[in-house]
Amino acid sequence: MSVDSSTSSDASLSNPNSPFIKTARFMLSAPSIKFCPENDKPEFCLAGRSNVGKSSIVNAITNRKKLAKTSNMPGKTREMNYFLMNESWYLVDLPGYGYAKVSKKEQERWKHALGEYFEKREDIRLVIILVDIRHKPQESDLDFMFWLASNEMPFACVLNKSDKVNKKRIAEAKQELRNEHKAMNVEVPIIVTSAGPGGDISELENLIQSFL
Ligand SMILES: Nc1nc2c(ncn2[C@@H]2O[C@H](COP(=O)(O)OP(=O)(O)OP(=O)(O)O)[C@@H](O)[C@H]2O)c(=O)[nH]1
Ligand SMILES: [Mg+2]
Repeated sequence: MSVDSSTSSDASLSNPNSPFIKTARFMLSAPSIKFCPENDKPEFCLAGRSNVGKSSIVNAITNRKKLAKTSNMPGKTREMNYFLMNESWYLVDLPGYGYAKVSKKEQERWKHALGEYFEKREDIRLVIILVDIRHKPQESDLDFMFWLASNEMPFACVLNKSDKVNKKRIAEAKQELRNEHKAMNVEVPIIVTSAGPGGDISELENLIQSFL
């Protein structure tokens, strides 16, 4: 389980520092679709390559340091981790895709679990794809975006780790993504975050709120 168990049992921890998230609690870790909760609440899922900052976003949005476990070693999150926000919607921290150092067998298991997840979860309100702002979107990102677009799934792109680049690169990275979306014939929100200490995730909070 890739979650801080000391916080996972909190019934609903109040969070006075976040005007958006009043309560947040870890629900469960699902190794495959059959362990996911009932399709009874809207869910927002965090997807993207390993190490891009998906679990860090969970912590930043809930203003908790260790609600989700993060690591500078890619491949940390290996299951679908459900967090219940404001007792009304799920934020789902997914395993990263495109990480070569995990065994072939494990990669195949993730691929299968993620494929089933995106096909069978009925209440996905928005797929939030994180991309490292320092790099061009990789083939695995583009394949995934194309698949979502072809299946008419709502998604948004989040350029994370913005604290590591200058304004010029921010504009450039946004344009790169816009060009890719244009080629796919879709218009997709593109926002910028920093999930590190003292970072800014306000654009993501606003985006989620607009989909709730
Ligand atoms: N500077 C900076 N570091 C970040 C940011 N977001 C995440 N990190 C760091 O990047 C590393 C990976 O973050 P995680 O949140 O574990 O990444 P992940 O996408 O969940 O990775 P997997 O679970 O392996 O798929 C950690 O060392 C984080 O502290 C950010 O916005 N800025
Ligand atoms: Mg993770």
